[in-house]
Amino acid sequence: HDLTVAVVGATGAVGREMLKILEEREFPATKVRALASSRSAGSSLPFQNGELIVEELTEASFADIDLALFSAGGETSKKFAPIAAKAGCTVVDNSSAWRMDPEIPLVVPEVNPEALKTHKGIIANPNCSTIQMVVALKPLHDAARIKRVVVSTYQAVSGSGNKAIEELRKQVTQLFNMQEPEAKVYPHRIAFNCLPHLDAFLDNEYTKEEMKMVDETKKIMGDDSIRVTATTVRVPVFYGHSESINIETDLKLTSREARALLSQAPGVKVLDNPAENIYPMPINAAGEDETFVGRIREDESIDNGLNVWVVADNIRKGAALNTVQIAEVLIRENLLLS
Ligand code: A2P
Ligand code: 11C
Repeated sequence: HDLTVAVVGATGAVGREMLKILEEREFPATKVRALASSRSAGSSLPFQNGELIVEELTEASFADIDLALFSAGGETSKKFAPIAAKAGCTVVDNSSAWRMDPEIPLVVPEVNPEALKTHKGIIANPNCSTIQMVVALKPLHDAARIKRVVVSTYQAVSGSGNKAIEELRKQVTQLFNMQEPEAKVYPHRIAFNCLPHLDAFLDNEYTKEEMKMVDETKKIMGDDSIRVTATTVRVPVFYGHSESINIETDLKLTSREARALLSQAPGVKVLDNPAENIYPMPINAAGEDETFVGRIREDESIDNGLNVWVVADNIRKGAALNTVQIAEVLIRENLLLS
């Protein structure tokens, strides 16, 4: 039957990618609508062979919409996702607003698709750095039970949206023209720099981004016993988050066994041939759908440990693609509200 799909935040870095992915995957929608704030209402976005006219998001928007993919920030989701669900529109939300709500499923289709069965209208899409990590952890956890994870990230500026992409571009130009670079999005210059600071600092001295990786991982893997500690770092890369992950398991896994498990895991592509200088890098992951894993090796400092290097396109698998994949499962399993 007819299916109207809306992208809320369609003009943003993630929203534009959502439209692209709906088109690429021939998503089974009869109609696609683009919603954003009054600032961009009336502007147009390319879609299929034509364009979509951006409409202003209002409380009345959802009457004729069956499925809404939200990526317009936490405040917009907090306010409008319940309004949409009440109108019978199923919401897949890419913000952090609902992720840790015990009533709301937090889903990566390769890891916990079964969690979708209990949704009540809103489904949360995890944080980008969490998604690519759990895609790689899941097959190792199933085989050897992960006890502890120590992760450090190298995250692209596109994670902070269009303004940050523009800021890095501008700062690089300013530096090459001997001008003083301006920092607006981040507290310091990001060009040719690294900031061990993503999102706000919390009382426990971690950042919000770090605690998202800790809390969301446990919820998605359905296992509170996994201990996770994270250091998240912004680097001057446009697209693609990288992660150095140290994993301690209950049972021993050799690097060969880990490579074999990861090679067969859904959504994963192993790129691991040091002799040929082959390992995942953001320049190759950008624009791709897979989570790339390489540098797989045993941690020689403990009995049962592994080190892996994981890279994915943070705007695709980390956001827009995972959201669309959740929507595809909802449709396939007949789980939409209406
Ligand atoms: P707009 O372009 O009208 O400001 P990014 O993450 O790249 O900064 O994008 C944020 C997205 O969220 C944009 O599409 C933006 O629309 C949208 N957005 C921000 N605030 C609101 C709001 N109050 N209502 C609807 N859309 C919003
Ligand atoms: C970043 N992970 O890379 C952040 C962006 O919780 O959805 C996503 C924030 C979130 O900057």
